[in-house]
Amino acid sequence: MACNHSATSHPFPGFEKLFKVKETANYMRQDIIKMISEAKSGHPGGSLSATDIIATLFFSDIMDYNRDDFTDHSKDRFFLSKGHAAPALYAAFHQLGWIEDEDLHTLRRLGSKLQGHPDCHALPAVEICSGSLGQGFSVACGAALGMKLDAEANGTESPKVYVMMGDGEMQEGSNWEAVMFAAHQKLGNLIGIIDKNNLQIDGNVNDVCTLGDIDAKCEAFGWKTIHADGHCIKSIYDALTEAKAYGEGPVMVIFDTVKGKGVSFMENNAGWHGKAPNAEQAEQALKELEEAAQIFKKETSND
Ligand SMILES: Cc1ncc(C[n+]2csc(CCOP(=O)(O)OP(=O)(O)O)c2C)c(N)n1
Ligand SMILES: [Mg+2]
Repeated sequence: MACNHSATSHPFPGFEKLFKVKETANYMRQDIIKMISEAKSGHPGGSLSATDIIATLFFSDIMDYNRDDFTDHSKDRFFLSKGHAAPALYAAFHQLGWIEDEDLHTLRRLGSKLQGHPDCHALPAVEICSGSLGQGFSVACGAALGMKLDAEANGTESPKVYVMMGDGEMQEGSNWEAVMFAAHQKLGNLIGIIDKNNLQIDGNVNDVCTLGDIDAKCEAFGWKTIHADGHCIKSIYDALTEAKAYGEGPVMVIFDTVKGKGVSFMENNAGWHGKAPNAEQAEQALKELEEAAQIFKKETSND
């Protein structure tokens, strides 16, 4: 997957804003490593594959949400169905100032806001308690239907509901009931996102139980599909922009991603699905991320 949108060679309108998203995604990755390493437990692989997508949702103009009040769920909403990627969500909340620096030291602690899997009771910025795979998608469908009915009754346009699943998670049968339901209800305010990193807890998705042609399957169920590079911010932005403009029914955006993206020894390695880096590994990971940030800063500086 080559991203053709480097700052120097292929600038595009609005690129400064999107490069800010890339920078933020780098800070999020650093937080993810620090949190999981300190907790000595957690899921780095699927957090790092989801980071660029979550950063683009929250830090470009894709989602229209209330940055000043994280208890306000009346505007665009994001449901993390693959709840084990909670550190990526918390890292976004940290960048928004919705959680404090000190909170980052409490991942997976008893009574903490930052439970190992998102807990909307512990942290109201979270839309749904997720982690048991195959549930968040259906809940997001219900939220989208409710918001659609409200909007129709009020003669307004419904806000959007975004929901992210893992590719391994799509093996859960309940998701296919949700796919069928959303198409039947013509949920034009629903945007599904699949983080297609080709790995799950115990290896390759294709070896465990292949999804086959996931795009064709979603289309066969009546969804519009869009396929894009999940680590190129411009591609993510364009795909989500197209998805949110559609409106006639649900859209599934399938993003090709790399599990463990941004940390060389974690990339494409299922062994890093649910394992914390030790102090030495965390140091190495942070060094790589800081170097990436420096290269990127040089690329985008005007000097
Ligand atoms: C119902 C259920 N079964 C099993 C698990 C254990 N589990 C946690 S993550 C995971 C693999 C998920 O793979 P994928 O959706 O591809 O996640 P990603 O690659 O994005 O980390 C499994 C089996 C779970 N959380 N919920
Ligand atoms: Mg996966």
